[in-house]
Amino acid sequence: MPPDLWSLYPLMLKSRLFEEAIAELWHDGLISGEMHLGTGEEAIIAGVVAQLREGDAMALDHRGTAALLIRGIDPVLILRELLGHPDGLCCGMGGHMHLFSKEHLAASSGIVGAGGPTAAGFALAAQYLRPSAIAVAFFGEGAVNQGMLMESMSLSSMWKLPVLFVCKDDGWAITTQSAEVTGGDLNERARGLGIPAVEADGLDTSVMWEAAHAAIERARSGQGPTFLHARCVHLEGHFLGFQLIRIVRDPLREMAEIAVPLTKSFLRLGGAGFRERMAGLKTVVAAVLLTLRDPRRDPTKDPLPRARAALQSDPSRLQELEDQLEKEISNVLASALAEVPS
Ligand SMILES: Cc1ncc(C[n+]2csc(CCOP(=O)(O)OP(=O)(O)O)c2C)c(N)n1
Repeated sequence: MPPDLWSLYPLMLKSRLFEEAIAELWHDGLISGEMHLGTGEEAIIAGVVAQLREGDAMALDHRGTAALLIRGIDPVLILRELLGHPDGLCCGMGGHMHLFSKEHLAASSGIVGAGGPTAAGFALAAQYLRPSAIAVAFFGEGAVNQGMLMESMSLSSMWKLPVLFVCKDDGWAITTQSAEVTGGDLNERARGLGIPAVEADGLDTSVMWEAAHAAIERARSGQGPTFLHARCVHLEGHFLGFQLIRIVRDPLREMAEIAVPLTKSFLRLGGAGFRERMAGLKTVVAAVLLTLRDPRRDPTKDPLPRARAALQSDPSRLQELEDQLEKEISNVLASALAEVPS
């Protein structure tokens, strides 16, 4: 059975519209704290989550909102949670990094790499309680340098646990380029633990669906875990308001803001010597120049237009679908913002 873009694209678009609504609420100050969106990851999340069945579990990272939405969790409950209301998904106590649904066997964590042990635990339970059910762990490539993720991949391999380890690789861990702190090749690392590794284009949801399909079948039939490596781009950078993204979008304005404090600290009396200061300045300038060549400036790195282009053959059906989703998300927003009668 091939992937059906008419069912995957709506999941991606719904997730994008939902996260754009979240971004607006955050910019308006109605959601507080850091906000990590998954915009740019939709092809990966939709391609995998669309294939889960009842009894399957998900262990999510700090960008878990899209996966929960696509899994079918009530978006009003998610939004109420992010707004900090007691009637939110986790009583308003978790926020976007600690979302749980017992009913959907889904748990997220802001602790990088924690999805590994959680998914392995879900999968071990499935071996006893829900034969042929599987667990999925979603994490960034930064998490692959966390011991607990490596340990859970190793045990999953030895115990043939039904897990799909999905690495959403955007190349960055906050402001650190992962390539600079990661030894060897991630796929080879997984293979070294006895886990087959599959490279898939994280910008193409059909490709992701196919890769996930084979890995899920393998897990359901008792053959053990698969490591799925998919590259993507985080369109908003690490979190909303991320300074490197602000530089990408408006370099002149942002550089002007940075230039004054940078010059002041460079000229300050006392402290580090000239050479050390020059080296620091060079590092900052190199980071900014790198950002100006950032893939986040490249519109072809957005998975949504790519999926949409494949559906242009039926423009009226596409338009109807998009109108309907926009209406749906604006209704969700209205319900989430409505005061609940006490
Ligand atoms: C154990 C742990 N160490 C450090 C952090 C701080 N931290 C939050 S997100 C992040 C970067 C994670 O990068 P990656 O796993 O690639 O995910 P991405 O944010 O790129 O999606 C770090 C280091 C944390 N939350 N948990």
